[in-house]
Amino acid sequence: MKDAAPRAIRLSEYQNPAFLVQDVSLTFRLDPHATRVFSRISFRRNPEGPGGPLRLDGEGLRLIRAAIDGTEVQPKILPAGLEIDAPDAFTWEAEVQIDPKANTALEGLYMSNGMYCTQCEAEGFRKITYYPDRPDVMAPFEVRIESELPVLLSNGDPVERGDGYAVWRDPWKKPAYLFALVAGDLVAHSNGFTTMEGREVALNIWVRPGDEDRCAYAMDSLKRSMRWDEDAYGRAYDLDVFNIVAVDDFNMGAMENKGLNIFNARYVLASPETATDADYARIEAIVAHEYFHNWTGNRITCRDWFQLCLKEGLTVFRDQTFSGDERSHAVKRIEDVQMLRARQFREDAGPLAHPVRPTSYIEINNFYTATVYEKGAEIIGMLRRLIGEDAYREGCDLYFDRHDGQACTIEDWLKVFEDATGRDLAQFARWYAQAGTPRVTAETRIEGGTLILDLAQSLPATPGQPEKAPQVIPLAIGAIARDGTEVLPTAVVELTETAQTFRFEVGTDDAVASINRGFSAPVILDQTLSAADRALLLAHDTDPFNKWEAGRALARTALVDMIVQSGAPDRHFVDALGPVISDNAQDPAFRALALALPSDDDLAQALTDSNATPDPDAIDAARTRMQTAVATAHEGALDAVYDAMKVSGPYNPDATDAGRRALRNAALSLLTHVDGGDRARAQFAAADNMTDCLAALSALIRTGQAETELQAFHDRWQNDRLVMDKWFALQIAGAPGETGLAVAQRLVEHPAFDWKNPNRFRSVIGALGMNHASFHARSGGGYALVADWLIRLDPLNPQTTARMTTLFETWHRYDVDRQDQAKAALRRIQSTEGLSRDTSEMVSRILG
Ligand code: 0A1
Ligand code: ZN
Repeated sequence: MKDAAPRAIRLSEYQNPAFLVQDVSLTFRLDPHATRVFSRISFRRNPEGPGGPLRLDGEGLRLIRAAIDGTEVQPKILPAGLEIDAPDAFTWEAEVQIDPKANTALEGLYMSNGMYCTQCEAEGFRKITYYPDRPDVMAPFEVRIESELPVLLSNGDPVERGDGYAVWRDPWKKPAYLFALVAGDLVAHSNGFTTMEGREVALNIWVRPGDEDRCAYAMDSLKRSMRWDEDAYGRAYDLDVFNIVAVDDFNMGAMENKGLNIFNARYVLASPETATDADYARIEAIVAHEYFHNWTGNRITCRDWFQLCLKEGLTVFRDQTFSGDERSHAVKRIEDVQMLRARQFREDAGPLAHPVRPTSYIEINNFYTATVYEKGAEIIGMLRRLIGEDAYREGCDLYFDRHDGQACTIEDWLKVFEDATGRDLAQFARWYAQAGTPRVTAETRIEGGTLILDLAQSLPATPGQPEKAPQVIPLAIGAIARDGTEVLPTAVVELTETAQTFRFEVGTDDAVASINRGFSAPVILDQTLSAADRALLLAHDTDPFNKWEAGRALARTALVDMIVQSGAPDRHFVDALGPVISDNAQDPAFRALALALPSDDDLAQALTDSNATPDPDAIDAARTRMQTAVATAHEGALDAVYDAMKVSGPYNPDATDAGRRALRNAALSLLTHVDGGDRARAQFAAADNMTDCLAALSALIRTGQAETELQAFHDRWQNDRLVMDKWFALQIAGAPGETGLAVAQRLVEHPAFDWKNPNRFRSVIGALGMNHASFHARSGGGYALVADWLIRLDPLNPQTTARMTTLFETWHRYDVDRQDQAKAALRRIQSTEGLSRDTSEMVSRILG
């Protein structure tokens, strides 16, 4: 609930903990409404701490009893904890009572479908018992769980199992945010793994009975992740058991609790009939991400929450590299950059822009952002490019050697690379401190066979940061001659000043520079290239990312021209797609990506960048017209690809088959603009896997003629929560023009709209936000509906509510009427009585 005056926490005010914890022993007597938690904690005063009394965090706890060294004490109860004078070394005991069943915020100990589970990151442990709930206090934990439920799990290895109880011990020191407990009627999908050190590890994925046959892919992903971390980083698993639990009600994707990862069920469960290729890829990535945290996050954690990117940026970078190794680096890079632009560039361009390492926050849960995660990962990628792969590995080895068992800062992270390479990383560190997406202007000319590259960088002002200093920007450069041959293989330049000139011998006067290959730096590149130059790169660039990027730029320019000048679809662009459709030498997955047009939100940003006001209807109409033009011009070729890419044999989620389905379905999506939906209807009827089924359904939804199929889908899947999430989301997010608003208005009345479940809430309210034309409908009805539901959800689940306010973060892009309506919706949320600190902070920042 709302604090009287929520206080900002500042990095500059960091203080060491006053007391350190040597050992923790917890007993849970589970009960839905009256769980008792008994804690026994040995504390000692930190010689490097500030002194003063013992202060423990605690929220929503009923204190039954407290004792110091066996003597009962009466601590002073504060609004968010307690305080008591204490000796330099002592044992603290407490008994508290909590109500997991009433915990709708899904933070701390809560119940989901009859099972108990926990979520403690960032500050949930204080809702379980009194504790110094901060990541730099690390301790081994022993946990006894008392309950009649058949499966009782906690961190570490099992110690004892008896009638109605289980005891677990985690020998590794950890902060409280990595604590976890699960109790329920669960079944395991089990397997095993032998580490490179010879440890036999029992692997279990715990799910509700009936779901055990949907765990094979997550298990396979886990085993591949374990091997990969050994090969790529020399890191082995360090307990005898690794447990994963799938939970239906979860605010985020998953959580890396030591030895007991807890997952949103949608990132564990998959079968060909219920999950798409994209679901399989996400499961693989998230399983890997959580597993990789065992070293980057758990063995070495963060000193304070400002350092969140220390574990998250690095772990995202690791999971991206893993997925690239397992699938295709080219395709993975394009997908990652698409996501980065859609979420992080968007964040950086608006009122929520913040540095990768923020310097102040009111509610830390609001800083699990694309900037911390995805831009944080980009920084690691740049670091590796700047120092080289061998030095990167050497620095990582040093990091693990030097800091194992510690809670660290970004300075500690950068120092290992300075020590490993002798390179000064002071300027590089600005990537962590300065918000905003750098703009790099590139002017190129060729004189006497020399390519001359004039580069300039600038960083826009962002909230609280009016002035910026130049950063180190590694740019991978190449060049392609007019005849299509590469005349400059990839070389990396380091742009360190505001403006710099670089020269390369290319041996011809007619070549086109290919800049920021592989998206070597997360910047916006301003490079004036003609449509013919871009078409040359699309046809011949040897760098797959820039090849795709050239097509994307052509599409964006063509669509912006159509929107601004009401022109016809550009023939150059339409023609340039011919070879993309038909060139069988190219990876189908790549061709599918190259065939997709920029999203509506992308185009809205592109229009904003060119000082135009985006009109959502015009954007939607232009995309449809362009798709129709492409389909009309290439109908024969698309039809041939549609047939040729058909996958035969049993469903396999691997990259090869998934790539073929992606290209086939990209063709289907275009063909549906010219065939009246015949192919899509046939595909929907025949589909034996969710990828093909959903692609067909989505193509039909775009035509506004999907009623029969939506009903059939509903009837078949109404008892499957994860599939029904798709049913809700697809028809709202994919509806043409503004029609998604009416669909959402209808579906909030649907009996299966279980709005207290975060996945379902996101699949309805979030999906409306994803439908650009509908959310920004001129009537203001989209903004109003989302605001109504955020106001309703906030008292129950502030964290999910606060995250979803970001749907409004682009309000400043639009015309005055829309701005007024969006602001009115935001003010209505802001003025809600008792609004949570989470949502209140977000709305104030968005309003600016
Ligand atoms: N650390 C997890 C994500 C996570 C973050 C915050 C949460 O609650 C506020 C929950 C989960 C990860 O990176 O996967
Ligand atoms: Zn993470």
